Amino acid sequence: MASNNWWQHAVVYQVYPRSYQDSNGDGIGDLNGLRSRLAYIKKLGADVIWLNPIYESPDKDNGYDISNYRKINPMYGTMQDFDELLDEAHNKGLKILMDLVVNHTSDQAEWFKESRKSTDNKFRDYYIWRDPKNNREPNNWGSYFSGPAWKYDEKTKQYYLHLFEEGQPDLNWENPAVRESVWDIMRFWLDKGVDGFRMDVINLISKPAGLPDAPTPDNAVYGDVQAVVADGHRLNEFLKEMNKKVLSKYDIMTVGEMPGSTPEDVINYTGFDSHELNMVFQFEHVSLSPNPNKRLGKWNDQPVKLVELKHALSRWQKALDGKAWNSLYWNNHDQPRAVSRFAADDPKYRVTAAKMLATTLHMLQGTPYVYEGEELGMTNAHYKQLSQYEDVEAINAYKELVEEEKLVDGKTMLRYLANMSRDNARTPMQWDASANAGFTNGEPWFALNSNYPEINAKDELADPDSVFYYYQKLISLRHQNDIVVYGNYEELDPEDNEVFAYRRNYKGQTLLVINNFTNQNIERDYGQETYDKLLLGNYENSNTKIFKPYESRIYLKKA
Ligand code: TEU
Ligand code: CA
Repeated sequence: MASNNWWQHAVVYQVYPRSYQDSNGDGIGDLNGLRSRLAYIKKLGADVIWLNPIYESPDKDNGYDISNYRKINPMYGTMQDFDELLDEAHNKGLKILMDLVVNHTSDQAEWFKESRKSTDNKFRDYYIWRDPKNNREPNNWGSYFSGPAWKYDEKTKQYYLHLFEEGQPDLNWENPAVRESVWDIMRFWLDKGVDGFRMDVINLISKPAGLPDAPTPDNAVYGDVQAVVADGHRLNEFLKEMNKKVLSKYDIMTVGEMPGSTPEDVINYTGFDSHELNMVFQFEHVSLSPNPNKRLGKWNDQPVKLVELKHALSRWQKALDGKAWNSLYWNNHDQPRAVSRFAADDPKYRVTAAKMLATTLHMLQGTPYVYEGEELGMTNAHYKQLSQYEDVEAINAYKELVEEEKLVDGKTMLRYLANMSRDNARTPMQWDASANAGFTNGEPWFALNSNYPEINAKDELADPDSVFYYYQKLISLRHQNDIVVYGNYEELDPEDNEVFAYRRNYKGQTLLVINNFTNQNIERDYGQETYDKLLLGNYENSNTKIFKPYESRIYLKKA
């Protein structure tokens, strides 16, 4: 078992480049903007930056539709800007993780342009083309972004597969030439010196033989594609090949995004001796309280039950311990803001609640990921109108569920979007209280959250009690105490729906972590009085059996 890898000690900070810092007034965050903020990220204490896609792209899905894997999207800068960013990051001791999006490309990628020219084109088999079946799509698969997962192409009278937007055709991983081409792209970036990859929907690359129909929950029009595509029969083989031919030759970190994977699957792909990937983003704790009407999927406005959240996180902590490595996250560019979703963004509680969530996550076993603005306690956008949304997923979902299928009324759907839309995470970073929060001096590509005068980095950097400095302390606790990295996980009172408490044990030491998820005073006794030291908490002078609203405490018992 490998157990002393740098990525096990690391904390990752995720940057959504278009919303981070604009440097040239065009309203879009860019590489030079990010470069000017490296000192901020360093100050927080993060070790690694994960950059969302910055490659050339027609931007149908905010960069997840790549048309050239070896070019920087001009709106972010040039390859020289990238090289300078990488250099300066390395000089500051920060590593850079790239987003690798190779389940699909853009329909504007050269490979696809060639592929659609004729059925005997050299690149035809780079994608998944099928004849119509009874004058319709080849099977019943639905796209993640609404509608069918197939698009008819007049020119050659066949359909191509796109699990996401129609401008995102799926690559055919069965074709060895596709795999070799992907390995080449990876080598291109690794040879530049990048420190690893976050791999987009990497558990969807192996499609089932014969492409069978998918189940249709509640008589949905299209089948649930994830149920038949995730964790396909050749996934292990493809990942082993990737590891052998590419990953194993570099000292890097890899994290695979894997919607729908179970702990058993993940041990398979990331087990310490599996020779595949280092860790996985699993989705269980961010998929709780789906709509009871399965056809509405993730769209809901119900708060998550703490016992379910605890159960989901505990299950992964226990299952992977000693076998594989967790990645820990509340937020990313696809998820609503954690403080709004799992605690409270009411100004009365927001700061305390954001610290409480951070404590809960950062004291678990695994590599924590902090999404830009999370370290400030940034909140959901609370949009009231459809015209405020930008994301293709939200807009398509509204069209399909409200206008076409009439499964839900518009007002209700707007509540669902406000609760769950990915746009909540994508509003620009709130640097200060000046116009557009210091994000840009032009017209921002996407409106800022109106609360930036109250929530911004400048104020937090001037306030020792801010969410920012609390994250800094949590990160430094991890860097200074092996128990935070390696300790095992012991769940306490799984049925308690108010408090999330657990212990970590390592070489005779014990860490006790207690988090009040309610806005009430509550009394709990975990024997905290017998511990040697209160390492950190989010209230001053608090060391009793009473836990105040959203209070967190971390205790250490020495060996
Ligand atoms: O996301 C894949 C994924 O399954 C989800 O996060 C998805 O966007 C969401 O659950 C839909 O409800 C990845 C990227 O993170 C996302 O931004 C891309 O849109 C998607 O892949 C396609 O590349
Ligand atoms: Ca710019």
